[in-house]
Amino acid sequence: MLNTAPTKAAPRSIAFQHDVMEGLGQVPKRLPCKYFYDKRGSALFDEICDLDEYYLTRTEQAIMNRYASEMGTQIDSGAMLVEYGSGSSIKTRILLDHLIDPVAYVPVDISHRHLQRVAERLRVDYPHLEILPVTADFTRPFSLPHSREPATHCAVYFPGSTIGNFEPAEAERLLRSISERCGSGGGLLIGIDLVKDVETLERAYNDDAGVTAAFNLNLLRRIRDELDADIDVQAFEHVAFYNHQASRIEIYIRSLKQQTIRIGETSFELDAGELIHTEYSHKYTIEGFSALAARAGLELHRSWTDDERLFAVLHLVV
Ligand code: AVJ
Repeated sequence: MLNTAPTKAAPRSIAFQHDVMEGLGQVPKRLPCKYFYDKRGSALFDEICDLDEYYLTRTEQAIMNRYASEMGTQIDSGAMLVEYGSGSSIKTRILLDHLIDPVAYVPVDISHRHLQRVAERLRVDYPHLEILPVTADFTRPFSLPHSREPATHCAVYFPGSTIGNFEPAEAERLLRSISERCGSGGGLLIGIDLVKDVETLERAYNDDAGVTAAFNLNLLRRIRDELDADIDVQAFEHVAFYNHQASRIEIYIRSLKQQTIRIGETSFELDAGELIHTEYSHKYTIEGFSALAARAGLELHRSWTDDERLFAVLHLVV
């Protein structure tokens, strides 16, 4: 039958296939990091967050524990709290405990099933708060749901240094779309990873247990399984290093031999040692990030960091 509405899952897997084919066709080859987060990838990321080497999550969590009551009072009552890339919503709980009369919590994430499970647990733990999960790729336009009690403005929560995944021009575009979404009285609470010594940075992305490697290489397994591709996942390895000039960790998948990836009718040739780029993780100073945000219409209002200044949480207002 013609003109049948596609199922809910179809457009997402079509986008995945499209982006993979396009990325592998480029020189140099690349794969978008947003596709790390299938069920296994999300579980591996949660494991990364518990690693000794990965200081980011526990440091941000400590900042939240210490300052959440102060943060809560910066966010005006009547806000719809919208979280970009909510994952397991662990840090959000601390914030939710300190918000003044929020109208709803809207976790936005690309991983549909993980999001549904997390939302169910939140409904149990926060019975008086409306939980309205949205499955979406927040880099593309998406609309917010209507809450029972109308919101006067939006408070966007964007923790985890996820903004670091975007190149500065993309980050600026995303921040602008957030500032436009917030409305007057609204704002953005964002976590950023700070510039620091190379050893600490590189260790965080090359852990001894190899969890980050498994997380990175899971992208190839996902392509193999979901796109029915012919890929020898064993013949690749994880690579991560700090690029000083660009202030970012760069993550790649390296081909260990000359080989071919086949997806349907299309073949992609790889040389021995060839790199497929999978992720950037930009590191900022508070001043540098504030300047970027200012270009997107957001003004620094407050910032909180840990004693070692490893990580920062910034409140920016429209
Ligand atoms: C989820 C984007 C914050 O950049 O540190 C962790 C993802 N990649 N280890 C990061 C990641 C490899 C992470 N972010």
